[in-house]
Amino acid sequence: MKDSDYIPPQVWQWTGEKTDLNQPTSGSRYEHKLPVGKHPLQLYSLATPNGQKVTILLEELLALGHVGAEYDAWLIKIGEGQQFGSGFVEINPNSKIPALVDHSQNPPLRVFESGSILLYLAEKFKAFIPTDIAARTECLNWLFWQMGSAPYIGGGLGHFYAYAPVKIEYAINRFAMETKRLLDVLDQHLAKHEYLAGQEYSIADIAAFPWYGSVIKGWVYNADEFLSVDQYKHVQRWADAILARPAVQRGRMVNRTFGDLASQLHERHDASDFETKTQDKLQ
Ligand SMILES: N[C@@H](CCC(=O)N[C@@H](CS)C(=O)NCC(=O)O)C(=O)O
Repeated sequence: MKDSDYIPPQVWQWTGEKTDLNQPTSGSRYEHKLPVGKHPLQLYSLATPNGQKVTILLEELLALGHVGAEYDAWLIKIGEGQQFGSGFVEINPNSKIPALVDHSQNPPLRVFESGSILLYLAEKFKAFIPTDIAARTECLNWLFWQMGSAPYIGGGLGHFYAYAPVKIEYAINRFAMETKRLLDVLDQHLAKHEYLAGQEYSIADIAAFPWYGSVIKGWVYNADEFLSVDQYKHVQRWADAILARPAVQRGRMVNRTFGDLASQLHERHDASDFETKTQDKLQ
C-alpha cells in the first residue's frame, strides 16, 4: 500500500464553506415550520435504508389492522438541506431522517433515531416485538446490532467505495472487510433461525432488511459483485421472504425520490395514495 502524504495537524480545522451541507456544528440554519397532516403520526423522512425502516413498520401495522398507525409521511430532501430547518431540528437535534411526532400524546411526543422509532411504535401497538422475555431480548440484541453496524456500511463502505471523491485503498479494504464480516454474522445466524429473533418476524428484521437486503440485492453502492454477495445464501433467503411481503413493498415506496416513477410515492397521507399519487400517475 502507498504511503499517504497527509500528516494531521496538531489541531484539526474545518476547511469547508458556509454553504456546505456537512458542517462540524449542529442546530437549525433557517426558520421553517413543518407541515402537520390529519393523522396522529407525522413522519418526516426520505426512503433511504434508515427511512424505509419506519415506513415498512407503519405499513405492517396497518396491514395488521392497527388503524391508529395511520400516518402522514412528509418528504425531507436531505440533499437540499431540509434537515436543517428549525422545525425539523426541533424534533431531531441531530438533523437526520427519519423523525416522527406522535400527536396522540399530550403534548405531542417527538421520536428520533430509527431504532427508537421502531421500538416506540412496536411497544405502542404491541406488535412486531415478541412478548416472551428471551425472544424479546434477542429481538433487541439484533435491533441494536443493526443500529451499531449501519455506519460501517453506509458511512464506511458506501462513503469510501461509492461516494468519496478519491478511492482510498486502505479505507475501502477496511470497510469491505467489516461489511463482509457483518454479512457473515447475519448469514450464520439465519442458517439456524428463520428470522432474527427466531420464528417471529419482528422490528429486528424490519431494521436490518433495508440495509442488508439492499447490499445483498445490489440496490446500494453497486457493490454486490465487489462483495461476492451470492455467497450469503441464508441472507438471500431471508431478504427474499421479507421482500415478498406487500407491506414491505409499500413501505419501500414512501418518500422515495429515485428509481421507477411507479415506485415513487413522494408523500403519503392516505392508503389510497399508493394507487393514485405515485410519480408516474402525477406526471
Ligand atoms: N442513526 C440514525 C441515522 C440516520 C441517518 O444517518 N440519516 C441520514 C439518511 S440515511 C440523514 O438524514 N442524513 C442527512 C445528513 O447527514 O445531513 C438513525 O438510524 O435514525
